[in-house]
Amino acid sequence: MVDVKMRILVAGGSGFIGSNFIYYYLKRNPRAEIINIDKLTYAGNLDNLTPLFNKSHPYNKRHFFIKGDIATNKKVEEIFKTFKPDCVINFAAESHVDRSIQNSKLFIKTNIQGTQVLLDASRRNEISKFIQISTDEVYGTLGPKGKFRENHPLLPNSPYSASKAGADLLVRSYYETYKLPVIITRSSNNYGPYQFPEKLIPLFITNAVYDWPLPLYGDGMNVRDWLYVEDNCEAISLILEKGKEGEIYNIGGKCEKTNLEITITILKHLKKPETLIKFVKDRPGHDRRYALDINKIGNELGWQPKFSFETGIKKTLEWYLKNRSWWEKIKSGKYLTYYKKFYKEVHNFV
Ligand code: NAD
Ligand code: TDX
Repeated sequence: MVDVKMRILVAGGSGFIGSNFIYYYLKRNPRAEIINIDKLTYAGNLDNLTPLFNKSHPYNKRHFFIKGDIATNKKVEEIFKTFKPDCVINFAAESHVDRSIQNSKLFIKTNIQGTQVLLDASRRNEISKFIQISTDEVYGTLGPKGKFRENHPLLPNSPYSASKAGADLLVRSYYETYKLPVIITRSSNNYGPYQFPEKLIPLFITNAVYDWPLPLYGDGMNVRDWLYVEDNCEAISLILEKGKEGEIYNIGGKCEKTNLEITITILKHLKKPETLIKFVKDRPGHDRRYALDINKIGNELGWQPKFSFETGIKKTLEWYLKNRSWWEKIKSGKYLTYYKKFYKEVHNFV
């Protein structure tokens, strides 16, 4: 618990990590107020924040939602002038690698141009901290050994990760050129409540509940480092409160798993047969392995992930089982059309 008066502009607060962060930070700091600007793309979902819109909710008066695009100068400037935020956390992004392979246009617009608009507004309005939420994917891919440190070269392999790397470089340049107090976080794969069911874990949980097949790319042996979203929210909070300007912090879960291991764990918990697994054509440019060295954030800010994978996946499964209406609304709507078309055309999966 901290007690610091702070008005934070959160961009992309209606998506997965952003909405988890809003709940987390309003609880952690009773004097924090959050202005949430979100375009409400297919991945942005006001249902994620429903309780906060209830006037009797204890955090209701400390959360303000504005529908808007971070790539629109006028809207962003208007928000800065009206709300006068002290700091900015940019979660807003097109975030799905597969979609970026289909069409990268919007990734460049939101992830790079949107970041530029937020940076310029932050500079004009003299904010005291700008946190860019980036990803481990900017470092590229690893062989079976080694881990990415913060000074690893940026070698992105997908249009998504290239757009995130572009944004990181722009953020860095605003520190060097204008002394804008920026910090970049690079986290590994998050999982937990409110994750859009196109990403591996929620897709496979919800498919398995329906007894639908689980499309595993390639040989299923690609490795990701898994981070429970609440751990990421804690790390971002510490960085907001105590992080050093101009720095980059890796945030990882110390939890490397192959996609096949993840899939088997989900099926076991749901008591579903492994025959639901369908190996499908691989993702083009599919990064083989990500792993993060998290010594810097450990040494400087004393942060370590608290949730083991066993605990995190149990909490996640419980959430998806309890909140069927949240994901059934998504899975029966426009996303279903996308899902059928995408997996048939790209992965030969029907
Ligand atoms: P998400 O797709 O669930 O949410 C993104 C949010 O941004 C949505 O609410 C969407 O409506 C909003 N948005 C998109 N374009 C916008 C625009 N132009 N203007 C305003 N809002 C816009 O993504 P997420 O998984 O919550 O990821 C959040 C951030 O964390 C992203 O920057 C992503 O690159 C990064 N990240 C995610 C993970 C992960 O595993 N999910 C891991 C590392 C980093
Ligand atoms: O249907 C699938 N089958 C499959 O085998 C899907 C959707 C994924 N996969 C594989 C691909 C990856 O190896 O699972 C792994 C995880 O895939 P995603 O959930 O799409 O995540 P990833 O590509 O690793 O990127 C994620 O982590 C880093 C987030 O989507 C990014 O926003 C974040 O930056």
